[in-house]
Amino acid sequence: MSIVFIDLQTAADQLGVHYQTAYKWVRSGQLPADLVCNKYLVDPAEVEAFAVRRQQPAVRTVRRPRLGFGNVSKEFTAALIEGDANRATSTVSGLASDGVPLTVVIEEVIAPSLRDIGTAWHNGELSIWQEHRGTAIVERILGEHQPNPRGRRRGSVAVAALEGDLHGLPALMAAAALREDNWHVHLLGANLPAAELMDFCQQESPDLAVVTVSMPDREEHVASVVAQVESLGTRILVGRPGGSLLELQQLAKTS
Ligand code: B12
Repeated sequence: MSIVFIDLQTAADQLGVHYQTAYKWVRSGQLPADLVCNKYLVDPAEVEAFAVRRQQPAVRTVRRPRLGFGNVSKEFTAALIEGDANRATSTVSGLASDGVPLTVVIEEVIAPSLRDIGTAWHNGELSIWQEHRGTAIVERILGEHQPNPRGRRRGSVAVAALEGDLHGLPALMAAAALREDNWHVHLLGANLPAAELMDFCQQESPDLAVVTVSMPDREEHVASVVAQVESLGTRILVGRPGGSLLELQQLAKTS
């Protein structure tokens, strides 16, 4: 059976990129193509294989900081407690410029730090305003470091914490991890009424919904929301305290 080659514009359309991007891939040898009468022709099987390769996560070796993530997290905690936004910001920017993915920075530095701050507040070692000020710094840092990776999005996802739960940070962290893994994220924030999540799912038909839960007394409500969202045919995942963002990325990809 003979192969019906397609032109480069068609290949670019199939890959969801501009012609120039596909052209660059051909020139760099990443996408095999033949130049026939001044026109690039591509085997559709090569386009398909290329699309699959692009979906696979690049193997990245994470350079661990010289001091180790544990010590960096302690440093970060101290900066948050002292309200030193510049020091906290430059810790994260430094890791980012060393090539550490934001998801890893959150898992290894920011989340442990917030857990320590929560424990210290619980034990009466920190005041509420110190915790609030540290939280505000983290919100600002995550806002400034939102990932915007190249390439086609895996799908769309709604992320929220449900009504009665004011902990918006885990949702913000989930949003960052999913964005970094090439999802189109609709962050719906904290304290979101269940009816609004349902409304969103009906109107926007996301491929996935993620809700984060920080308070154990919300579990019953969350279970009922999960059932309602699933009844619409929308897949839903629940993030709980101590849950891993790398696991979220894996679960989100598993259909
Ligand atoms: C900041 C904070 C607040 C802020 C939140 C602000 C904001 N914008 O988020 C404010 C001041 C509003 C707040 C309020 C309260 N808080 Co509070 N808070 C915290 C604190 C210090 C950090 C929260 C946070 O961001 N955690 C994020 C990370 C670090 O935690 P995580 O829960 O493990 O989340 C991970 C997973 O969810 C994962 N993930 C996300 N999505 C998904 C999805 C999947 C599928 C997977 C696998 C994983 C995943 O990502 C996250 C990072 O890895 C925690 C301490 C702590 N241990 O978390 C207390 C904490 C959660 N709060 C607590 C309490 C008690 C309260 C209040 C009741 C206090 C009060 N008396 O008013 C209120 C409750 C308000 C309400 N109705 O919700 C307790 C809860 C104890 C409990 N188990 O019941 C904690 C644990 C503090 C403590 N040690 O006692 N809080």
